[in-house]
Amino acid sequence: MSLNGDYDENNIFAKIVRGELPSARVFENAHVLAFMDVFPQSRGHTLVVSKQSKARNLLDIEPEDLAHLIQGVQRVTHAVNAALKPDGIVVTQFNGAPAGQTVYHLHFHIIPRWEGVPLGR
Ligand code: DGP
Repeated sequence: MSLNGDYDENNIFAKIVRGELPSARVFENAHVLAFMDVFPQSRGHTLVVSKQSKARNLLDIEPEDLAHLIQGVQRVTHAVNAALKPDGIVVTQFNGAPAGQTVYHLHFHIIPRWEGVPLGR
């Protein structure tokens, strides 16, 4: 899928936000939802999404929604750090299929890393 296009109301993360699909929720407020990635790249790999924004990627989101989302990302990153005490934490997101995006509801990955432990563990 290209960078530009319509938001699909039935994408997996929209269904998770609406409660139509199960997920392991770890944080929620009025603006964001955080849940565990089903294909974790490391222990504690968490995803954070906006609940109200219909943005497919970083280019689509309104600045106000992005402000709420990134605040949620920081909050969950603090929680992951406190809970798991990793040596580092990758925070990333992908825009468009060639960049590695597979679910077209904007999301941030929070991926804890430990010295000497490769991704995929
Ligand atoms: P991305 O490549 O940035 O679009 O990553 C999408 C991520 O979503 C990927 O790490 C796997 C994860 N994922 C895919 N389907 C599901 C699902 O049904 N539930 C959960 N919790 N995560 C999913």
